[in-house]
Amino acid sequence: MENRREALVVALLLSLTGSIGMLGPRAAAQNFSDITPSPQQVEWQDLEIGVIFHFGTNTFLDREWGDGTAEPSVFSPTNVDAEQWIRAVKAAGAKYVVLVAKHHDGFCLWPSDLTDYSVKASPWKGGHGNLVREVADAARRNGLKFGVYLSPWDRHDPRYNDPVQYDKYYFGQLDELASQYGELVEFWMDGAGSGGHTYDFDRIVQELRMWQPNTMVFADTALYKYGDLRWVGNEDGRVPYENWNVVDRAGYLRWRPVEADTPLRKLHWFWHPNDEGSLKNLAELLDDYDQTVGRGAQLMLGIAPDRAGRIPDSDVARLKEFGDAVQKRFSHNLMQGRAWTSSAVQALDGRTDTFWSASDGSHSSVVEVSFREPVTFDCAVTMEWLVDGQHVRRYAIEALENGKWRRLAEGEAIGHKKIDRFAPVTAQRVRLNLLETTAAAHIREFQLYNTAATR
Ligand code: FUL
Repeated sequence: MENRREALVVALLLSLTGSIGMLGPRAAAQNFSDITPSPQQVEWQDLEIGVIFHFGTNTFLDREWGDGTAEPSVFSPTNVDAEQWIRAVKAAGAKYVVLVAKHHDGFCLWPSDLTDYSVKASPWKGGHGNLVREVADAARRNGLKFGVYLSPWDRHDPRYNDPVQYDKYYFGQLDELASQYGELVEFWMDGAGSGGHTYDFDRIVQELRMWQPNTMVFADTALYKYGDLRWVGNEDGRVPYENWNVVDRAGYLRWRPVEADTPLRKLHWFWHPNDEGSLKNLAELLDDYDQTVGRGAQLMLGIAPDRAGRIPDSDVARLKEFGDAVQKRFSHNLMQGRAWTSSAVQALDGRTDTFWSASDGSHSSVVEVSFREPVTFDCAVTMEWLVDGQHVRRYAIEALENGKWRRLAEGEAIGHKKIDRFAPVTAQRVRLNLLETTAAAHIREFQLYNTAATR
């Protein structure tokens, strides 16, 4: 599929450069394998797990999408504890949080100067509260990065009916959020509900960049063509495999890694009464992990504080259970504490700041390890070093059995991380066989685990 797309793009560019050639300098050709990430994207991809918090008038009205008519007085949490939110999500392994500062109902969780429809008009802290400040501070205190979601769709503000006036309002709110709360790791632009409305997206991003040059702009590729991250296209916690980082948007190739957002309580972004039954169980969460992080993507869990302003105990417990299970599963890399030899040590040293390159003089694109004693394993974790682009197009994981290499797993994309699981195997020699690459592949890590033993 990718090769066909690549050929099409090349053909298109050849015809374009042919005609441009007569007019002036030739455009540089774009190939999928030539596109590389920005340093900020590389850093963001290493975060792997994030969360998004939904809290607002909907929490008190048992709604998912407010229509903008709720009185600010309904927002009356009694015990908002941002520190508790952050500790709960940190236990799940989250490295960054995004707060929905304004959802589609238009109600703002910070005291915006540009509207009265905010916490200012609510009974919470006598109208002197600022949730964006509290969550940003708690996140940073605990070493997590902070970002915001500012819904373009606004069902409350009358300016929404006039795109020019509304853009001004949106730019103003963006300025407030982007200039007063420190560095934002991510800025979420949500496409929901905006059908038919025109926004000046280019200006929005220019405005944001003025304050926040390093922020990752998240958007659906159908909504905004030059974002830094892309929506996965579903809310199920699943990234379709193969997952390539480079996408073709309107003829432009861009490095645009994927973020897969999915609520901890199935289908519910906001808290609802008597809803514990929709809490995902551990097996479901681990499955989400395998199908997002295990496919080179970011997992973003939706977390919903309750009417008190706390994450419910059941959710706190589930988040910890999930974080502990992931940590346990990947705590005994078999490369560590055992004797082995290899000519690709940097791929096997358990360090993500080193990588082995197929161009370092090794004659084959194979990362092979020979253990002194046989090891038993049922899972492999492979990571590409992406600074130079995503180059592995086909690979296999193989074990030597009775003098023959047996294939345990095979696939196409590796990208940031690929997790392969298979029936337990005991072997002394194991290899990552890079069957097809677009340029010299760089392998950051190749790790083996016996997950059955740590279950
Ligand atoms: C969607 C919204 O419509 C949902 O309410 C939620 O905020 C989710 C994260 O994005 O597009």
